[in-house]
Amino acid sequence: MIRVHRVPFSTNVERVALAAGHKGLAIDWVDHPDEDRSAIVELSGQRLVPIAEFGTEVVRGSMRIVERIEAERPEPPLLSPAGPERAAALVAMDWFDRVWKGPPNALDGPEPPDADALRSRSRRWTGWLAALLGESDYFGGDALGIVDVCVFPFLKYAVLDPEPGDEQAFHAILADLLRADLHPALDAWAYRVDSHPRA
Ligand SMILES: N[C@@H](CCC(=O)N[C@@H](CS)C(=O)NCC(=O)O)C(=O)O
Repeated sequence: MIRVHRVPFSTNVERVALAAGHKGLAIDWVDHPDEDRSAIVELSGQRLVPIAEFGTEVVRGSMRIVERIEAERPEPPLLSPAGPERAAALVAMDWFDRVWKGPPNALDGPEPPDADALRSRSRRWTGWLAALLGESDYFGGDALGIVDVCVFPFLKYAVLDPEPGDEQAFHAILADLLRADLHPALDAWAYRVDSHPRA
């Protein structure tokens, strides 16, 4: 069984939980307090979660873990094994992590001088995502795909409130940014993906 280390309320951990839930794969979760990550640092040399142990191999990075789960348990698929659909999904995921996440991350702390520009950039980019989804049920088309798994734990704050006890400013920032405009199809998608199982 895959062992995965997590802290409470982690967006990136939820990606792994969704992917494994989709595959019917059980995870041996190891819980750590947010404020004491010494065991995570000892295991992986850094403090971010999720960290997965596949036997003796330690894998870090939520989407690398999801791709590894996909390789080990291909059915039901989250990602096309080859071709343009696979490439489009990989581009979307990298763009989401390296670009879309920029404004909420930059706003998580003292108000930066370019806060207004960050907010309007975030609104524009979320509009692009809503357009990418279009009238489809999922970013993956008719079924949950790897892009849904990648973006859901962040975009869900368009309609879902942070869980009780979750005081992370980042999640409140996401809710604020995502609720600046109306995206009914994106909202319906968030409720749809939220109904999927988590490991
Ligand atoms: N690129 C990493 C990012 C992981 C990450 O930022 N994890 C957050 C929790 S969602 C974390 O551990 N943050 C702690 C910190 O920033 O000190 C991934 O996809 O796993």
